[in-house]
Amino acid sequence: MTKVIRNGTIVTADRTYKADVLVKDGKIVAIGNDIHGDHEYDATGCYVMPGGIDPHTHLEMPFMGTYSADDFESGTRAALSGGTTMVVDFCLPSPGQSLLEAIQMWDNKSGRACCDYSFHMAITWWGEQVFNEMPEVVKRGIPTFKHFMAYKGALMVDDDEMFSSFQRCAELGALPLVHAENGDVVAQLSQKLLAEGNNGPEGHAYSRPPEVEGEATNRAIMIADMAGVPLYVVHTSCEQSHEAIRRARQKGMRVFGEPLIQHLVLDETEYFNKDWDHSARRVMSPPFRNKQHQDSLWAGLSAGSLQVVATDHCAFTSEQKRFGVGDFTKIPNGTGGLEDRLPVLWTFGVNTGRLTPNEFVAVTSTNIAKILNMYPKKGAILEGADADIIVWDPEKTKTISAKAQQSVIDYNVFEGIEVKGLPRYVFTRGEVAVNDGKVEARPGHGEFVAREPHMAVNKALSTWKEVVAPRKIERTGIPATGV
Ligand code: DUC
Ligand code: ZN
Ligand code: ZN
Ligand code: ZN
Repeated sequence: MTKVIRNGTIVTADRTYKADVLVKDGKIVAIGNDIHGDHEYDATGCYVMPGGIDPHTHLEMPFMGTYSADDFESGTRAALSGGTTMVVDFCLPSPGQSLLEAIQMWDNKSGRACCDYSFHMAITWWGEQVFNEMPEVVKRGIPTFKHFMAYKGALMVDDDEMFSSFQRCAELGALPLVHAENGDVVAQLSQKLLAEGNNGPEGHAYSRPPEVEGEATNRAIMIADMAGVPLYVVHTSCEQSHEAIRRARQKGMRVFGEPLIQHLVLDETEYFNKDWDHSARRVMSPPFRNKQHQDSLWAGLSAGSLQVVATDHCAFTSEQKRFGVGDFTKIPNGTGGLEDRLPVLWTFGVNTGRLTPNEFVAVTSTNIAKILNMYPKKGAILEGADADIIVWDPEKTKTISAKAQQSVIDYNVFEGIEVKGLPRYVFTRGEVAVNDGKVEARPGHGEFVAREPHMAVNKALSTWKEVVAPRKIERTGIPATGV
């Protein structure tokens, strides 16, 4: 049984051309003119693009005393409905827990995924066991390790632990990721704000100024350089962090930055809304920033100093958010976005001229597949690639509303935004998940995507060689005693 996507314009990260796409057994098997097959899908007036990949989600994750509300079923259905055909979710061991045991938990949770998925492993604690288990984690197809520089007293690792883990990543050809915020400063600012009676959601933003992110990003970059390992900075939200990444890349360092769709279009005024619920629903880390920071992120995407757009999808219901009434530090951190990332980025990026359609594909799919080492299985319209495909109608519009969303939560941070550009069809490994706009995602269809390690290094600084292999100086005339 074959499927053919006919009469569309194929848009990849580097090409735009008219052709039909033939799909068989979950793969793209031919691209050419006037192809026919058992089932034909009309893409007239549409772009045919690689399905979106979200490199950063938290599905059914235990966090801040609760669980994020979307599980692998509702989360991946939401993803597919908006053109995202793969998610990379964070496997999060509780501090002290075996990494392999955590993988088992994530395997169990992901059984009802509607689209393909992969995992990152979080390093939430450090010790001999973690060091010893890391090679097995890589062997199981998870060559990316996330480090929280914030959430002091919970998930945070200190510089000593981070440097040790980064060196281990370098040995294994694994890529470290960082949540870059200075957790010590955040903790102190939070206490001060609470003591002064500033306990509303706006306190969350005040406790995490751009400087805490810029400092941590810069620190992580320098530590990665000393460990000789590339670095991926998740949820880059501000100019200070972007600046550190830009500077590192100019020196030839392999450092990647990941803005979120939320930070690109929503700003800090959300935290000053009179309605407590409105503001609390938008509490995430890092918080939304002002327009200058947004401009910086957009510029980074078109200049190439920032490479990918993610969501950090970590959805909590209004009821869960209310755990933090009277103390903003108890508001579960996180927002949704899985189903809206592509339409919102298209509307605010492509329709405004800030991104070309090819750049859109690069930052939502192809760059991610390359950085996370699953290209061209994912992120490509090529013969032999997985048939994860979106047929994108640039004229289709809708107004975003929680009433019509797939996510299980009771609100949407993009509520009321009108988007122009939506999927007509979405294919997940050849199966139709969105059919003429209608969501037909099938729980259990999704498969785990194992990824290989990279063996890339980061050694651009001229000092690097001596940090790794210091010279020993043969000295003469050493004083008999030191004082
Ligand atoms: N930030 C969030 O807002 N939620 C999940 C974890 C994170 O780092
Ligand atoms: Zn058939
Ligand atoms: Zn984070
Ligand atoms: Zn996250």
